[in-house]
Amino acid sequence: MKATVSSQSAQQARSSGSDLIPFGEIPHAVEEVLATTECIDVHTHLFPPAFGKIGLWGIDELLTYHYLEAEFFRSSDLSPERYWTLSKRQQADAIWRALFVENAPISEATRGVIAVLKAFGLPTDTPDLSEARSFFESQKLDAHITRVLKMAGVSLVVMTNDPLDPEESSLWLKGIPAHPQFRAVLRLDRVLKGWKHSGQALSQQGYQVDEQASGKSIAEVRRFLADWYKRMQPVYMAVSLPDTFQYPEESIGNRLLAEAVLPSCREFRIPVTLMIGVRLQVNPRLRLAGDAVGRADLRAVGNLCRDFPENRFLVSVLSRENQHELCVYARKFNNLMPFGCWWFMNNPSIVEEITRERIEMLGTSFIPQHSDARVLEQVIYKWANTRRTLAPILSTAYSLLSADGRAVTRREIKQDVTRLFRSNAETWTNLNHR
Ligand code: FIX
Ligand code: ZN
Repeated sequence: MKATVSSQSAQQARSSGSDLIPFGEIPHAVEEVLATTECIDVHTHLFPPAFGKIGLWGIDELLTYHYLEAEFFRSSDLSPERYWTLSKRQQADAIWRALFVENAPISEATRGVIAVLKAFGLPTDTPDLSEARSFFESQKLDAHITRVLKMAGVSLVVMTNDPLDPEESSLWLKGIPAHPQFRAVLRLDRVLKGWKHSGQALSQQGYQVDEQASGKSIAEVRRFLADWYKRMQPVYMAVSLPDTFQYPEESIGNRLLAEAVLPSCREFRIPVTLMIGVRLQVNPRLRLAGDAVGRADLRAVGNLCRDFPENRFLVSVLSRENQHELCVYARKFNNLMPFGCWWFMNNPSIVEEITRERIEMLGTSFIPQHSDARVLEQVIYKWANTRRTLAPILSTAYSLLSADGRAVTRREIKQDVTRLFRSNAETWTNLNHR
């Protein structure tokens, strides 16, 4: 096979030794490349200014993040019912007092808020939030977004867009201007998991579907997907699935997945994203903070990848016990791309374990992380944590490679980090097409 130019110049650089990294300098080189390589954040709940108040940012939203609400109810006598009667500001004050003043903020989520305050040069140990509030109130959102994404080393944010969410869908139907750093996703939880209601919503949007999703309903759902594809230009279609998800199994959801969603994804050449393992609302009193996790039967993923070889599946699993299995399935199916350390997995000790395993089993053929940020400034600490966790893992991998007999070049480190942070996502989605 004729050597390509880039591998030729890589060869020359290697043979000239100019690009080789001495063993002792590997950690520094890795940190430098991680710090200077901007990433694509493939799954967030962030929105650009055109979406108005759906997009969350600022100190009160940072403090009332459902991760912190879950921790708050463990360190406060305030009942959830009483908490929900408070204003956003009162809720934020209560959480700051309980988790940052009365206790040391050492959890991943509380440390995150501290890291954001520090990033803006704001005090991190004051009893009240007045200085932080006036800082965020003085920000112009457009410029603030650009600055925050720069600080986080994120060049592109992938949203989560629900075509059946009344507030959001009315904005799309009115027409939303594209934003250079935000891309849409067609999120289909309501369609695939709540047909009883979403069937009616589709009828209201003018699609002739019936309660059993029978007859021409499938064709009408495909028309619905095509209309929203045109409107959103989504980079993928997505759904979160419970730990009880099975495929094949007779259900309206599975029939819509197999007969409408997967064919549409093939037609539009985009992947489908499956986020598997959530147990919704085990404690409804906590609202968004009331969801939990369960180990899923990943044979469903194997069956889907086998039965739909022309479809690409981006998969993230919520249970720690499913991570190794997902890696093994990815070795069996090259139409399966594991991505991110989702939600309850997004803690440095677990991210480390998952990422080490993935490097050992998949090399760089996976997407290591997504932020799942719900509040804009969260990308600052979530990506700082990711880079901090990834650095020793990649350094160890290159040091072992070097010890086994092959020195690493700066070019290879750059190539690998670019693949992990960007090109895997770009080649798997239609991020390069707008
Ligand atoms: O389904 C999802 O996209 C989840 O990420 C969210 O529903 C969840 O509430 C979350 O914010 C996790 O980080
Ligand atoms: Zn999410």
